[in-house]
Amino acid sequence: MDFSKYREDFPILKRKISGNDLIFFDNGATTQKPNQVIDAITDYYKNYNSNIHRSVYTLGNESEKIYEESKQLVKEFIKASSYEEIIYTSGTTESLNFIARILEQDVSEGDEIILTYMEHHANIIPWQQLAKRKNLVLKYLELDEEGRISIKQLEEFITDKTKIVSMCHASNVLGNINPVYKIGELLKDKDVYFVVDAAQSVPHLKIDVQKMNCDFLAFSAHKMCGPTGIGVLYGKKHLLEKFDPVEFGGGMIGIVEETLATWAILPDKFEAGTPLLAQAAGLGAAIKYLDSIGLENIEKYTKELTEYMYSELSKIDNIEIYGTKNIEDRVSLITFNLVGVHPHDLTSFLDAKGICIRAGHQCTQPLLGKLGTYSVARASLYLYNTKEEIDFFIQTLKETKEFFDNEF
Ligand code: 7TS
Repeated sequence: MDFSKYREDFPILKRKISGNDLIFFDNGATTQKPNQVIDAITDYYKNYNSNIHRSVYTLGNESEKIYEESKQLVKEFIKASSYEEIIYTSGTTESLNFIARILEQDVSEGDEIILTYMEHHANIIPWQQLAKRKNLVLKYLELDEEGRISIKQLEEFITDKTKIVSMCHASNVLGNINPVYKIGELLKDKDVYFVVDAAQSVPHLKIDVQKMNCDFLAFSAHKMCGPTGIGVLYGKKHLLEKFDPVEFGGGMIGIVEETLATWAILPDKFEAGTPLLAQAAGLGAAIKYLDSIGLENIEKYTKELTEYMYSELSKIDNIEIYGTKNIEDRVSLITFNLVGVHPHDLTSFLDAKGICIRAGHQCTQPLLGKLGTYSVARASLYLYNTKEEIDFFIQTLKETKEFFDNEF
């Protein structure tokens, strides 16, 4: 399949940085936006802008239809069983914070939460804060030398005090894909909430929340060609029905009296205030765009690129590459360190050639502690990247290394 034609859809790829073509290898942080998404947002503001739920006029009804269509697309995209299970938030971070506050309603002192050492801070701190408020215990699953968790250790960790298991589907540093479908199966008969942070997997892997048997799932639109400012909180319907909302205001109520209020039905119950209207139009367009190419095709193409980049990086002397060596078990990102070159220096050298990669702790300080470092470099790929870009990146990397090897 020829992916080069899709580059035309992304206007930003025509940009020059310091006279060089832009090479965007920071897709794990956020992806670029195709015209289809940019146009959907502009079209919404130009032709449909109006608040929903409370507008009894044509424009408001049209706006509401766009919002509902967007949710329908999300429902199908992750194979949820009903539209009512899709809540819009500002992103993965807000979704995970919401989930922690929702589950606060069903935990008591001494209960245990199981996380892994590869979590993004967004899937650590909300649980730490919950643990502090409710006197809960946090347990972290260890990683092996390739950054893999062990289902056996998870089984050993689970006690009758375990209340929540929360983990990423794919790590934003290691790239490792966790066996969440197997874990969902394992937790099926247990009285444990299973929470999945799908921020890094949704852009790459087909998700089936029913097969995964997760109770909650979180992701952001901006990492899958959609706009910033919108993300998804998926929750099983019976749970969203059971728990009280965690944010309050307009749009989420049934009846309000001076001293009490009742809640709207799902999904409005969890969406206080004016919904994310233009963002929803953009997210809907992003899903249509990815569907038009086919997520399996994107995965196949980006995997080929990742395999190529991995093998080229491996040929460089004194390079440390983190995560699993098995490309099949990775999403398309590679995190590494060149011995003797600080990731920030490397990033600046690459930037001078128009190449964007990420350097630093990647919001995973506990993981970096385990890896024995405090800063790493990460190149992450998506559907518009090319083999030629990787060649240029590798060449620039080698030149940078040579410069530092000679300098010090
Ligand atoms: N979880 C994972 C696994 C992530 O990779 C990220 C963002 C988040 C949660 C938070 O997502 P947000 O959209 O709410 O910010 N990861 C990164 C990254 O790796 N570089 O920049 C953001």
